[in-house]
Amino acid sequence: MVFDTIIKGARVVTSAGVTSCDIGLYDGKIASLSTELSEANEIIDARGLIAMPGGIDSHVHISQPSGPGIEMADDFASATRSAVCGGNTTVLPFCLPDGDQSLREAVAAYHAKAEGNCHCDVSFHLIVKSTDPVTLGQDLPALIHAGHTSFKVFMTYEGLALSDRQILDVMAVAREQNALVMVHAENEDAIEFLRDKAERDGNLSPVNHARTRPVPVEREATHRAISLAEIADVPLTIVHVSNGESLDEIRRGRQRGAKVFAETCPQYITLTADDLDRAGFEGAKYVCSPPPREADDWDDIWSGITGGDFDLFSSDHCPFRFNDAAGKDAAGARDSFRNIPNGIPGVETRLPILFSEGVMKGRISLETFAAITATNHARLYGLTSKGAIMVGMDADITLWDPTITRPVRQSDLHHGADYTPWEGFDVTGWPVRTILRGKTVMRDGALSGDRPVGHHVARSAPDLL
Ligand code: DUC
Ligand code: ZN
Ligand code: ZN
Repeated sequence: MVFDTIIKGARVVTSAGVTSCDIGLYDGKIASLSTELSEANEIIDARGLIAMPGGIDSHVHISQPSGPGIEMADDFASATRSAVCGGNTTVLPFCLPDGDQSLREAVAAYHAKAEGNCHCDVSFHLIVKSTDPVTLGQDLPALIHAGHTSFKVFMTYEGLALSDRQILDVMAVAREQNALVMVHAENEDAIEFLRDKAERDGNLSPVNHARTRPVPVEREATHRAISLAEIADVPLTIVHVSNGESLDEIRRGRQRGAKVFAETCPQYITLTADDLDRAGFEGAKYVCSPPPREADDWDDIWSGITGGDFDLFSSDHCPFRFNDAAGKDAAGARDSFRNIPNGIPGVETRLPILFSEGVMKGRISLETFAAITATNHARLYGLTSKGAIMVGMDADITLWDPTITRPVRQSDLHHGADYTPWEGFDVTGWPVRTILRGKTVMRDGALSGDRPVGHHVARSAPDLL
């Protein structure tokens, strides 16, 4: 057979383990894994490199409505450009209705924004912020049927937070329609109580964002979310778990038989609340929710990663420009942490940070890396043709060079933000080539090809790992 492309000589991280073989690509699919492939239109010499399933980042925010006067730093073009340069082939952004928009209108608007602009494949999770009969009875079932098989609910943020009863009502739809609920677990009333006190006491600088969202705020909401899921009898994903106490709630829930999936992110193994206390307004660069904790918490998160408690390692890419009144420097942000937009950029640095801190430092195997950065995302969120180097799957492959050492630098990144929280962070092992459905979309840190070739992917029901 004459392949379109043969990748020769890499160490290949397949779903059956790590092996040395050639990978034959044909018509956008993985067509053969063998040691004797020779005929192709293009041969990629990958000796010394590691072939991984293309990264799937199942937690990113792109062009999401963020309040009056605030604008996210990335549109679909810049976010997906940054994603492929960081070794990703698929991202899953959240679709949030703007104001009174219905969920269906919001999804249509997201499709319009994404269409023709994506450098990697995309698929949208939904955010359910109202539980009226049209949303729950018509829009949500129709959208699940159309391939949006996961949705997020919030336990925090005015205008987004749902009551326990509302969460149960959303979970009931997930159960009936075989979709997966994702929960942002922080207790809004507790945060509001602490925030009011901080403001009364004149504690207004960025670090007070972290101080008013302490671990118990997240731990309590995590316990409650799992309990609600047990009552509704549904599986759920707890997203962006930041600390060991919340992880313990997940472990306890699993011991009771609850089907709970857990996600963590680079910020919870590399940043601390002290970063929010940097001089001047610099701390605003690190404001995200849940906030980074203490260095001791990194150990707890690592024990969850190495022990198999975390199914997913995502970025929670939620970029705002720093020197921008439509970003971190929003009206009132210097007067109170309450007004600083929440979120940090990270879609391009997620994989290199985990590869360096996890694989290169001997904490996790190549197989675990592939599982928590690609395979589990594909299975859990119903991307049936993605997430593994296996014959018949999409030819989504990232080649890694484990010998390259260089620090993260904003000047090397491709997102729309004007900073990275990891400036100067040393990384060993960088992706050098990203292949999307057989086409090279990134080479040596720069985009390849002259037009975006990513498209939207409809998803199947969750495959519960
Ligand atoms: N939750 C997220 O998942 N991302 C950014 C902000 C937030 O609160
Ligand atoms: Zn969240
Ligand atoms: Zn998020």
